[in-house]
Amino acid sequence: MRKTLSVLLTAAMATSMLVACGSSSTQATTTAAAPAETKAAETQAATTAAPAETVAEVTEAAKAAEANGETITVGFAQVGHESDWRTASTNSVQSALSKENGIDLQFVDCDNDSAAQLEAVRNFIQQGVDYIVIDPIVSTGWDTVLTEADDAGIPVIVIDRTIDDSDKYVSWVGSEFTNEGLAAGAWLKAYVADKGISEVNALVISGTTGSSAQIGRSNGFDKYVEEEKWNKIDEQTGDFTQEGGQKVMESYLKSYEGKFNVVVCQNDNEAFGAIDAMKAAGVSYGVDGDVIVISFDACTAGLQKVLAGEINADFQCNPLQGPDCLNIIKKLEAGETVDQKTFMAEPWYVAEDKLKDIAYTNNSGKEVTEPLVVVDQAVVDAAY
Ligand code: GZL
Repeated sequence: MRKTLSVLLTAAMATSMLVACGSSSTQATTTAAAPAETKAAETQAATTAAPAETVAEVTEAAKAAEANGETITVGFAQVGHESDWRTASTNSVQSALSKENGIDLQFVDCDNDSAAQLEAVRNFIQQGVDYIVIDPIVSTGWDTVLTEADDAGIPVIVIDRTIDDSDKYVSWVGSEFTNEGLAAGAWLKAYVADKGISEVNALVISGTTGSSAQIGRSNGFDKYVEEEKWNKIDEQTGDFTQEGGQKVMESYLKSYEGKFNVVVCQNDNEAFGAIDAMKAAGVSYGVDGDVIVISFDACTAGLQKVLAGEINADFQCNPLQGPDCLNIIKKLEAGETVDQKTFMAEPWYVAEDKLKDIAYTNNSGKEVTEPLVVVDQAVVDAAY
C-alpha cells in the first residue's frame, strides 16, 4: 500500500466517518483484537498517523492520486441478490467503499454459488487488490483460499455471515444469528401463553443451508422447540428467496393443511412467498388468522406486513455494514489494531402491543431482557 495514498486516505476517511458515524449501527460489543496479522497490515503498522488536512486538499490530492492510478482497491465478493436484505447490504458497502472515500471497489455478485465466490476471491488475489471483503455464502470451505490471501499479504474483512473453518481474516462485522433464533422462540413462548394457545405445531422455511444465518436461527429456535416440547412438523430450505418460500409453503399446504398454527420463515422474502401461498389456499394467517407468522430481517417491506398484521413478529438482521468496512480499512491504513468481532444492533419488531419485552438466555449464556418494538408507520419509514 503506498504511504502517500494511505496518508491521504486516512484524512479523507476521517472526514467521511464524521459524516457516516451517525448512520453506522455497529454496537461496539467487541473483543479486544490482536493487530492484524497480515503482511500488509504489519507494513502499515509502521505508518504514522497523518497530520489533519482540509477536506478540499485531501479530495484534490486523492483525485490526483487516483489520476495516477493510486487508490485503494477493494475486492468485494457478495453472496448474491436473493433478497431485499441483500440489496440493502450491497448498497451499504458500495456507498461506503466509494471513490469519494478513496476506494476503487471491484464488486462481484456471486449469485448464491459458493464455487463462484471462491473463484472471485482468487481473482482478487491475482489482481493484487489491497483488501478483500467477503460475505460468505456458506460458513465452511474457506481456509485454503484465505491462506492464499494471507500469503499474498491481502487483509480479508468478513461481513454478515461467518466463516467457521478459518481465522485468517482481520475482522468480522455481523449478527448473532443464534440470538435471533432464541429471541423468536422466547417471543413465541410468551405470545402463545398470552393468547392461551396450548399447542404449537410449527413449520420452518429455513434459509440457505449451511449459511451461518440459517444455522444460527435454526439452532436458536430449536432450543425452544426442545424446551417447550413444541411440535416442529417439518423444516425445508427456501434459500432466502420469495419463490423458495412460496414453493415450500405450497408443498407444506399439500401435506399439512389444518395441522399447523405457526410458520417460521428465516427471512422476509420467504415470508412474502409463504403468505402468497397461504392466501391462495384460503388459509388465514397473521394477527387475526389461524397461522402465526414469524420472520427475520425486518426490511421495509417486511415491516409493512407487520404493520398490516400479516406478520406477527419480525426479528431484525442489520445489513448496514458498509460504514464498518470503511472504518476497518481506515484503521488498518493508519496502522491501528481492529476489533476482531463487531456485532450489529438489532431490534425485535411486533404487530401487537400486549407484550413489552422478552427475557431469554442468550448465546453467550447471559440472561437478557430485550424490548419489543411495536411497528407503526414511523418505524416502517425509518427501516433500511
Ligand atoms: C443474514 C443474511 C441473510 C438474510 C437474508 O445476515 O446473510 O441472507 O437474512 C439474506 O435475507 O438473503
